[in-house]
Amino acid sequence: ELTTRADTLDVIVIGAGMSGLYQLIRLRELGLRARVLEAGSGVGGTWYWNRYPGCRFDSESYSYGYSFDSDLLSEWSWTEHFAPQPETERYLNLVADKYDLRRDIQFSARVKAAHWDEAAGCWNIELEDGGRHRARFLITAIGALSTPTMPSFPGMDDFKGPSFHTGLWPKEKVDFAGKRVAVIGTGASGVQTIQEVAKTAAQLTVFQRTPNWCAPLHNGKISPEEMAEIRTRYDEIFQRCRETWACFLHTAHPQDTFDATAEERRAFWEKLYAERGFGIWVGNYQDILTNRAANEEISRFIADKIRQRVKDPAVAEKLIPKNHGFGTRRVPLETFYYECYNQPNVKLVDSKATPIERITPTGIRTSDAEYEFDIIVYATGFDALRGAFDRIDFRGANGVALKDKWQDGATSLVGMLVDEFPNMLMLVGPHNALGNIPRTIEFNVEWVTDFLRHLGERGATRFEAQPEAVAQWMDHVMEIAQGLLSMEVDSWMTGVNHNVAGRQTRRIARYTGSAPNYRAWANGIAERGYAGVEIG
Ligand code: NA7
Repeated sequence: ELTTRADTLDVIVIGAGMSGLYQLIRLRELGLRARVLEAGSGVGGTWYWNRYPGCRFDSESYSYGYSFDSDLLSEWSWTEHFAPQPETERYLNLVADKYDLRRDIQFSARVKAAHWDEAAGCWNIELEDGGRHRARFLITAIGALSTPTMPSFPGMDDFKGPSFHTGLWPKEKVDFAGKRVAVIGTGASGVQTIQEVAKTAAQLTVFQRTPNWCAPLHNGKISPEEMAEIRTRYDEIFQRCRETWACFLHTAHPQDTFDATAEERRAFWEKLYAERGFGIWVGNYQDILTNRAANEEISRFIADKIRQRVKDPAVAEKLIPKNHGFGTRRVPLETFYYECYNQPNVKLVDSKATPIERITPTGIRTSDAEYEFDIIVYATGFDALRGAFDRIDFRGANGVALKDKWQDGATSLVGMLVDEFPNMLMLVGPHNALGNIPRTIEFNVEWVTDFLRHLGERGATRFEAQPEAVAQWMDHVMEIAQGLLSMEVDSWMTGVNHNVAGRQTRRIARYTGSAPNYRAWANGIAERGYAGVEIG
């Protein structure tokens, strides 16, 4: 049992990333006494932990920043179309300074347990260091991809050199110059790391288990003049993000693949391939992720690009996915990624054909070879969406454990509430419209803020999602994912992570309908007086 302190806060927010920071600003406006508990020593969440070389946005910078503060929009200049991590971390620190947020944030405070106390109508929070807090409401702002996962190769502790997970990168600069480096994993993080490390490493060996379909980012600097011009278009930019499928500047072409002639398709795809950002993925013909023949067609187009860019045909074939179509997993955006494999210092190992058997004191042993390394980088991903919840012992009404409740997959009401978990709200919970995530973060924070205001006005002290409402939303979540080719593929989006027990079966982890549709659902609940939520 958690003992409690006499002073009870109105709200505890777990996490000081993009969602936690904005939520704190809004809670203060409501006049609520709030505290943010943050595991890291600084603000930024994703942009605090992911310091690996080459880490950057794949969303256009000016579509990614906060939209709620026009002064901030005038004040802040993005220097690149896709800002690198240090810039984003600086940006989020500026926001924390501007709103004097740190006085309500407790750093190096990793939450261990959060138990609902029905009699007191409060959440009791316990930190890893034994610290305790108590609050009427609990808001989780713990991120979607925030629990790094490591493989379980034998001998991992024996390696004598430094090794790092991309999502737990140290603050000190890691120098790769002249070093023999291994990168394990070729998801979005691995691709960004590889193309950067390849510039200086004496030798870079990439261990690829499953190739991904990557496409060019086409990053570039933003001059002060261009930034001034972008600033005049902020209203239009954010309006566009509100209207598009996944809150990006890009959105699906309103035509099916085979409605265009072969020449038209080719011209359109060449144009998309030459354009900045996610257009080739989310700005493509509307049926590429649902129509198998259409998907095969675009996959062939991208495969040919890889063949053109990689000189050694055998290496090119290894880099072309064979078991999933283009866009059915997250498309890593890249800058000369494929060309890296033309460099004499870069080697690709197919770790499906020749699996890693163990990590040795001096490197990696595969089924057919022994490699020596100075540094090993694990770009092995995250326990997406549920991992951050599993790390905390959440207990709801009658002591029910969230981990048990979610044994066969997370359940929620619009990704923000869970039945049996009274007075708890989730900002980047499961079944959210992810995509260009800050846009959904702002929406969710505003929804939560309106809801708390509503509770205050009603003098309510307790709320809980009704199981029927959760079931209805979950039916919608499942139904809308039907027919998506991505549902036939293992990825963090389908909740599969082979490094985590209990994550071997595909089950939709995010909301796959459109963001406008997601917002309509959530707004509908509010407009009907928070229908589906029991308020007392
Ligand atoms: P991802 O996309 O989950 O990628 C993880 C990569 O690591 C992927 O290539 C995995 O191969 C590989 N991996 C994981 N475990 C192993 C083992 N045991 N052996 C070999 N290879 C392994 O994570 P990212 O960090 O790149 O990106 C996550 C998201 O963050 C991304 O989508 C962005 O939206 C931001 P696999 O494919 O499982 O065969």
